[in-house]
Amino acid sequence: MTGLAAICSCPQKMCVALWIRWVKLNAAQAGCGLMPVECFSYSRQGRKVDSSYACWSPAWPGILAVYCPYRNHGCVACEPNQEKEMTSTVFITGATSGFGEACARKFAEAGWSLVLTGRREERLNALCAELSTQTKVHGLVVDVRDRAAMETAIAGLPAEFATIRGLINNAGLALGVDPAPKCDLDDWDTMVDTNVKGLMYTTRLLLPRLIAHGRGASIINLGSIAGNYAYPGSHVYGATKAFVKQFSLNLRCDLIGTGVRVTTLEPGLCESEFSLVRFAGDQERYDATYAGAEAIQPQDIADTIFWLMNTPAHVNVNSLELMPVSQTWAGFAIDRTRG
Ligand code: NDP
Ligand code: 8X3
Repeated sequence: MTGLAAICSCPQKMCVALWIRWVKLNAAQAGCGLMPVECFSYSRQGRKVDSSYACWSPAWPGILAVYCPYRNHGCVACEPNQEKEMTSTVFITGATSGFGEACARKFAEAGWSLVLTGRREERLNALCAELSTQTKVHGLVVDVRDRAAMETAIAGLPAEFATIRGLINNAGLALGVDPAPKCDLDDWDTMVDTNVKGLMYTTRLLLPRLIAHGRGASIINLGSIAGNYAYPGSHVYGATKAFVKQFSLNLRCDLIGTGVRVTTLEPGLCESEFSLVRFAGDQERYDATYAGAEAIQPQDIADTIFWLMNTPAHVNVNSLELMPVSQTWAGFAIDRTRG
C-alpha cells in the first residue's frame, strides 16, 4: 500500500507533520478501529518519533485521526493531503433490479465505489449515470454465465477499482414452480448456469482482489430459504441455493488467514422482479404471491448486507436466514391414497 502524508494539527505544535506508511496488509492492520501503522512524526526540531496509532475507517477514504506520540497534547486531527487507495469498492452482480439495485444505492450513499453488473444495458447505464453523481461507478454489461466474458470484464477493471472490499454475488433466478416431471431441462440448465456457475466464476475471478484487500473484506452470497427447506416446485432452484450455502462454508475454510469473510444470506419471501421472472411475466401470479403478505423489500436486504459488510473485521456471520413475519413453515405432505 502507498504512503500518506498528513498534516498534524497538534495544538502545542510539538509535531508538525506525519508521514504514515501503510505497511503490508496483514491481519493486524486493515479494518476499522485502532490499528498500528508505521507512522513517523517529525517534531519541530526535526526529530523522528515513531509508534503512533491511527484510527482508520475503511468506509472513509482517509485517516480519521492519528494519535501522535505526544498523546497528552491531544494531537488527533489530521488532514490527509493526498488521496490514497483506501476507498472501499463493492462489486455487485445483478444490479439492474431488486436486491442488487437497492444495494448499489445503499453503498453509493455511504461513499463506496461501485462495480455494477447486469445484462440489461439500458437499465445498467441509467443506474450508473445516476449514482455517478454520488460516487465512482463502473458498469459491466455481462452475463455471469459467460466465463470468458467475465474473465475479460474483470481483468479489464480500471486501476481505481482494482482492490475489492466487498463482493455481493446476487445475480440469480428461479424459473417456474411446476413439478419436476413437467419441467423444461433448458430452465434447469439456466438456473444451474446462473446461480451456481455464474457465482462460481465471479467468486474465483475476484478472490485475488478480495485477498489483496484482506482483513475486513467480505463476500455475501445470495442463498435462499429454498436452499434450507424443501418445497414443491423448488427442485433445481432450491438445489442451486443449497450449493451456494455449502460453497460459502467451504470457501471459508480455504480463506483462513486472509481476513476475507464469507456469508450466505438466505431470504424468504421478498418482493422483487424475481417472481415476475419465475412466473414468466405473469403479473397476476406476481400480485397473488405478495398480496397481504408484507413481504421483505429489496431495501431491507440492502440494509442487512450493508450491516454484514460493516461488522467488526474479526466477526464472520456464516449464514443469515430472513423471513417476513408473515411467513412460516408448512407441515409435511402425506400421500393418503395408499389404502
Ligand atoms: P431480481 O429478478 O429483481 O434481480 C435479479 C438480478 O440478477 C437482475 O439484476 C438480473 O439482471 C440479474 N441476472 C439474472 N441472470 C443474470 C445473468 N445470467 N447474468 C447477469 N445478471 C443476471 O431478483 P432479486 O433481486 O429478488 O434476486 C436477487 C438474488 O436473490 C437472486 O440470486 C435470488 O435467487 C435471490 N433471492 C431472492 C428472493 C426473493 O424472494 N426475491 C429470496 C431469496 C433469494 P439482468 O436481467 O439485467 O441480467
Ligand atoms: C426465493 C424464496 O421461497 O420463493 O429464493 O424460494 S422462495
